[in-house]
Amino acid sequence: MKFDEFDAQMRIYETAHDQLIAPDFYVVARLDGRGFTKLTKEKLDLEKPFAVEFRDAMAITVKHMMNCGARVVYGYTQSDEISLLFHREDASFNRKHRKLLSILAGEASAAFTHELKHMGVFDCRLSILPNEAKVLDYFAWRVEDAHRNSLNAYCYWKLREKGKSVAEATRQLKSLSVAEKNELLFSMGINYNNLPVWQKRGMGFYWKIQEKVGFNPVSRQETKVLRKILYQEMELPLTNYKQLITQLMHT
Ligand SMILES: Nc1nc2c(ncn2[C@@H]2O[C@H](COP(=O)(O)OP(=O)(O)OP(=O)(O)O)[C@@H](O)[C@H]2O)c(=O)[nH]1
Ligand SMILES: [Mg+2]
Repeated sequence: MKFDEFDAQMRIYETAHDQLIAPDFYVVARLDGRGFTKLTKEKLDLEKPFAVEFRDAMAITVKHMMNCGARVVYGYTQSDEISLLFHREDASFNRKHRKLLSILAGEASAAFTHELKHMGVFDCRLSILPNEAKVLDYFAWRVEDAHRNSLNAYCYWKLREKGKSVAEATRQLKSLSVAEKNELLFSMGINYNNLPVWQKRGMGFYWKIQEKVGFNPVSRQETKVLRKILYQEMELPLTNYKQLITQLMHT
């Protein structure tokens, strides 16, 4: 058999399960750190529960993901996960589902590892959303998850500081309501409401047009140029979050 024929025959096995994402659907990719409980608590032994070093490595990974070929209009990170909202008309990798998954997981793992100098691997899944309302629901869902994660993380570490074992702290947390968790923290000197917004709601990333003032040495006049910058929002709004995302979907 000629090689060309053999090649075509074998490629069928590689491509037979390729799926395309239909046009007009919104795509959100979610990358999640693999085994990051072990990475953060055992290998890195980070300052608990929110380490700036870890936060910054996640932020740099999001920025990398928003600059690696596809048209990402909004990036969001909380805990060990990253969500990327693609422009509705983005056609990167011909909207091939498997190609997107593998490229995104590879890019995120490489960027994070490079930044932290410690191996960090991300998995990736895609939500294929039928309309704008579902995109808004998606991000409301992840912010709610961030809120729960941060409340649990603070309670967990406070209980551990008080001498509880991993199993005891985990068990006690399971039996508490949200209000009780807030009370527990308050009794140990932490007012949850006063914690930094990025810890409670995560961080958002989006493109902004900014005016830059320069100086033209020939005409000796001030010049103004518009440039696109990747903005990092550390204080995501509570009430106008949906408006922000709606606006970004239409950019
Ligand atoms: N110390 C510390 N830990 C963090 C921070 N952000 C996330 N984590 C930890 O990362 C883990 C994320 O949870 P999961 O994604 O459910 O757990 P995982 O171990 O990554 O498991 P898989 O995702 O299923 O592989 C939790 O254990 C968090 O406590 C941080 O800023 N500081
Ligand atoms: Mg994880």
